[in-house]
Amino acid sequence: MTDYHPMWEDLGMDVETHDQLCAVLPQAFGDVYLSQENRPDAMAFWDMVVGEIHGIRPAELIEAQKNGQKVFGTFCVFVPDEVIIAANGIVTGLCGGSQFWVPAGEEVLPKNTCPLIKASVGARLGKTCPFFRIADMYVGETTCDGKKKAYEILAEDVPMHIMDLPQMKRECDYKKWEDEIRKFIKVVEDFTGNEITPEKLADAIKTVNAKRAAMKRVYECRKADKLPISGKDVLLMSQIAFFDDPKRCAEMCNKLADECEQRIADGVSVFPEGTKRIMITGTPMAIPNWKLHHIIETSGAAVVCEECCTGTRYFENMVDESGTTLDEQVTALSNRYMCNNCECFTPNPGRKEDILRLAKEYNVDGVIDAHLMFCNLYDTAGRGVASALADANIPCLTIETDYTDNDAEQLRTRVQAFIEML
Ligand code: BJ8
Repeated sequence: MTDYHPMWEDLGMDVETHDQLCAVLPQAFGDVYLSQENRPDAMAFWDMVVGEIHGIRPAELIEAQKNGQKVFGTFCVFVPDEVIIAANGIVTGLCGGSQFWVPAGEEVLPKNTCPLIKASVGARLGKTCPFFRIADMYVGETTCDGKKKAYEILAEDVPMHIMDLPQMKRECDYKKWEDEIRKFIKVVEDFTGNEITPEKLADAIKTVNAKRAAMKRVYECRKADKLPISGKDVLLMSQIAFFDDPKRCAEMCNKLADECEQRIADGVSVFPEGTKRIMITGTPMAIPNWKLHHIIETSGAAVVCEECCTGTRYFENMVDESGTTLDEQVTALSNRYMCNNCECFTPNPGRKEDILRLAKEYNVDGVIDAHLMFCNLYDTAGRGVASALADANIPCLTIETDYTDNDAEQLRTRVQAFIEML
């Protein structure tokens, strides 16, 4: 295994503290992932990536920077990757999914902030994540209040652009998002020194659509009666998709889909017949947050779908590829991104419709509505989600949790009781 310490030191990281994270991750990954039986062979790629999560991809990004490319760090699926790619830039996700980073975040943020935000800020300020050190520019967005204010702290020492996301879905809001995308195009052009032409944007749209289509193929396989892959493995695929090169991501996801489709044809399943099928809905699960999936899948059920931003909201809906002018392409981008039914919108009936639609498509026995502690948006929306599911006679369990293991046993008891009653 390559020693990445010199690279981390060059990046100005707190290498000693970071070593503590490196020491625990393999054990956690081994317990959660490598303990699974009969995994698809194609998962070897993602195992390898996680094995050197702060090494392989950061090294690639640094190499690209040496060749003049700029790296943009993002925190939300509303930021259109296509614009960055069209300017020969690289996108990397920056959301923190580990409790390891939370204490450093709590030094500057109120404790009653959601763990995703605390971990993201902590990873930056604690200098313990290479991706936060590498990104030349951060791109924020006005989604929840916690993130909006956290961006002010992050902007103190990194160039930051914030996209003003509308909070409603009227026609004027679609137009407003178009304007924001136009402004973003200008910012990215200025920052990279590369003009975004309709040809380059068309290519980028195709690239990101291809990645979405590949991820969708894997998800489609989870609709089968005999599940060819665990929910945990698909979650890992989605989490890494935020960091990887989009073309390689599509290639690897397609390879995984090939294998899963073959498994379905051969009747190979990773779960015994009759295993209860669970859909998770709620807030995103940034790597290495595998907590709830692990509890569910070691309690006798299978996760077959995630209605969240590390799930269907990341790849559903394609950008229309027919536009040939920048204006047409910007409209197509706005139309696609505004389909996302994040709870930052009000009113937001679309998410409940998505949940009911997906519950049917994936033939689920029950839904677990899981949100991160102190996420006011998803917490408040939980009432409406529960009642929409009750009206449709779909059992629902609402969970609020964080990145610690403090509630793991209590959660396991609740999840097991829920599964037993399905
Ligand atoms: S599109 S879900 S990625 S905003 S969990 S930080 S909302 S307090 S992550 Fe999100 Fe974009 Fe929406 Fe998706 Fe705030 Fe809630 Fe924390 Fe959240």
